[in-house]
Amino acid sequence: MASKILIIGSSGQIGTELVLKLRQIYGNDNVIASDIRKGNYEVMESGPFEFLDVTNRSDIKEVLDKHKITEVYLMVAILSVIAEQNPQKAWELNMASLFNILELAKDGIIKKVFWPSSIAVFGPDTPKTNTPQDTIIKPSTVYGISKLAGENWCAYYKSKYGVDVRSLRYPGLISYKTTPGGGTTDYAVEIFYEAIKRKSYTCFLEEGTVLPMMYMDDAINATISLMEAALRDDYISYNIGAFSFSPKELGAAIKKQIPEFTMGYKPDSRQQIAETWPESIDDTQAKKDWGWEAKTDLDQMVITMLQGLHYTI
Ligand code: AKB
Repeated sequence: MASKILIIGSSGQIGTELVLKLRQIYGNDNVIASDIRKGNYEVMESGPFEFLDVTNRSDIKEVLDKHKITEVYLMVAILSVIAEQNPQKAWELNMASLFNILELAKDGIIKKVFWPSSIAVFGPDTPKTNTPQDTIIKPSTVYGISKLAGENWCAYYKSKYGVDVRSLRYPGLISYKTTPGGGTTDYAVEIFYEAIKRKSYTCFLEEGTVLPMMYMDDAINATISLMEAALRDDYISYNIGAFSFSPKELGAAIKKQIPEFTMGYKPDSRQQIAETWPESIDDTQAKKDWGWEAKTDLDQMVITMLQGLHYTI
């Protein structure tokens, strides 16, 4: 039987591009987009869409039954910056959404689940460069705590109930189709809008703060490859890396394309979050287990972003 896929959170930064790519692969009618709010025109027009509140388990079940869904990609989360402002709400949404899906998978209603983790699971005690798959994992942010708890719950549901749940620890993701919201790595997207509109950008992180980042196409390919890979016996939330840069290095890469571009720095509370995260990621395990490889480098990403945004802003 062909897979019928539900993406929950299809109006967000990752969800938007995931829907479009999955529809290309599996056919428009086999990929159902869903969110609490409307998505972009392409997502809304190219296939089925359902309004869905992920905290309501019976509503989710109704959508699963209606479309005979077999696989769910749960792309809903309150990200690092907003989570610090409202810890309880972030904890409740990030956990309730995951529990709803894991419970429905435990009951056999969903056959396969993708749930995103993040480099935010790592904390100030974690080795900063080439951060290993298995290492000290003691997050100091609300978002990181919820992602680590989520990883542990996924591992529990897999070992105890045999739920097929798969995860990646995404780095900062850079894309132009939908803007991110509420994350610490968002500067690496905002900068492109400002570079085109004003030829200058004031960054909320210090110039030398290096973080792991990835172009969205690579993140989407990683996600789909993992879901198509042979099933492991144990649960792993895989490290995946592409490139790392500081705001200053990203500014220099943009300046190669827009010579007038200038940058300033006005670090705020987001600096403290960034300082607890790794600078680069060791993704040997993902390479070994399912052939992960990033294709887009920093300079290519900059060119693609500038070209893509020229058409949209
Ligand atoms: C954030 O900055 O909160 C996210 C993440 C790294 O998970 N982009």
